[in-house]
Amino acid sequence: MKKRFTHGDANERGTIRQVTYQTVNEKGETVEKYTNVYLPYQYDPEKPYNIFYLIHGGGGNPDAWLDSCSLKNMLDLSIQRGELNPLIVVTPTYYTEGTGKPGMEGEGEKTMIFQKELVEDLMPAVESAYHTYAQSTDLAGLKASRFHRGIGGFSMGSVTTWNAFLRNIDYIAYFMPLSGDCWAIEQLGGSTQSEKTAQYLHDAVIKSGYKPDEYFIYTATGTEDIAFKQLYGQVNAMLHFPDTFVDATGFGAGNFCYHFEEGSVHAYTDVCQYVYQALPCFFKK
Ligand code: FER
Repeated sequence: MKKRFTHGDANERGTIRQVTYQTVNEKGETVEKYTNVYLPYQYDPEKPYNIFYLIHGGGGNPDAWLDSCSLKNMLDLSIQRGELNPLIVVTPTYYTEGTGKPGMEGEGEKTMIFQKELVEDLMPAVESAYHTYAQSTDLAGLKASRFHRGIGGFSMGSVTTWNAFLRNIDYIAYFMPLSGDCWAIEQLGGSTQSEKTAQYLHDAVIKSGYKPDEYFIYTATGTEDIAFKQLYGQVNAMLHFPDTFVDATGFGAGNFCYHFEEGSVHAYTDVCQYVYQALPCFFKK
C-alpha cells in the first residue's frame, strides 16, 4: 500500500498564474492559448525551480486538473510538510481550440501534434516568465536543463506523455504517464499490441542515445480503471527490455517504476494520488 494523500487546510499556499502564448494550429493559423502555472509558496524569482508539465484527459482544458481534484491543495500540503521540494507545475492543453470534446476520435494525433508546440512555444513562454533551470529557452537551453523537467498526464494526457517520451526525450528526463497507454502502434495498443508497443518504445530510446540513468518513467493506474488492461499489458511487455526499462521500486535502483492501485478508477481524484506518490521520486538526478 502506498501512502495516500488526505487533503486539509494548507497555510502555506502557492498561487495559480496564467501564461498566454502563441502557437500554430492544425490549419496553419496562429492562435493564442493559455496555460495555468502553479507557483509554490514564496516563489522566489531569484531561484531556479524544477518544472513539471501535467496534461489533462480527453475533453479537458488547462483548468481540468485544477477543478477536478484537489491538485493544488495536494501540492501546497506536500511542500508545506516537506514531502516535496517546491516546484512549478504547469497545466496546459494539447487542444488548439479551447476545450475538446470527450472521446477518442482523432485524439492520439492531437497529442502527437502538441509535441512541437510543447517545446517550441509552451516551454519558452512559461520558462521565460518563471525561473527554471533553463538558462535560455531555446532548444539548447531546454536540452541542457532536461534533468529539471518532467511531464505527466491522465488518460489522453498519459498518451501525450508517452508521445513526449518518443519525441521530446531531449528536453525532458522525467515521465509520469497515468491511466493511459502508448498509442504509437495503435489506439489502446498497450493491450492489443503490447509487445510491438514495448519494442517501439525500446527502439526509440536506443535511437535517442540516452542511457538508462538519463530518463525515468513512473507509471500508475488502478485495477478498476478502464485503462488498466492497456497499461498493465504494456508495462509487462516493457519489462522484457530490462536494459532500457530497468525495474525499480524507487528510482534508486532503476528507471522504471509502476504501480497498480487496488480498486482505483479512471478519475482525476484517484489519479491525483499517483501524482502525490510519484512527484517526490522525480528530480533526484
Ligand atoms: C487508455 C488511454 C486513453 C484508455 C482511454 C484513454 C480506455 C482515453 C480516453 C478518453 O479520453 O476518452 O488506455 O483506456
